[in-house]
Amino acid sequence: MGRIAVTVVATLTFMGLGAACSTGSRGAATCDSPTKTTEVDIQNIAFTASCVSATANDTLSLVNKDSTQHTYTVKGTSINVTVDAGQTASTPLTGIAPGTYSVICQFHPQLKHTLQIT
Ligand SMILES: [Cu+2]
Repeated sequence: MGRIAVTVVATLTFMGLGAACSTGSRGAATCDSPTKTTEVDIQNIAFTASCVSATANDTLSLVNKDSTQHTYTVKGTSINVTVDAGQTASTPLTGIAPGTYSVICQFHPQLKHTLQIT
């Protein structure tokens, strides 16, 4: 019946942690190594990958693996796609200028990622 007292001394140090993201011209985080893909999964209120690289000739597949509705809303563009729970939607990137864009879900502000158009 012994108890082990664990004392955790949390010492936060930020030294040595390089900045993983910087801010691009459109206010979106840029990524050092974006994932080149045309499929974006949404699961557990998170986008995979966190940074996607695609071209304006691509069509993104948006796979919602959650049991709630999400949107794929690319700030600064007309892309605003609703993806129902458990469904897949697609959106062409036609006409999107090369750049770095911030993507959010209108219903879940914490659900966001970065889209790079090359
Ligand atoms: Cu959502």
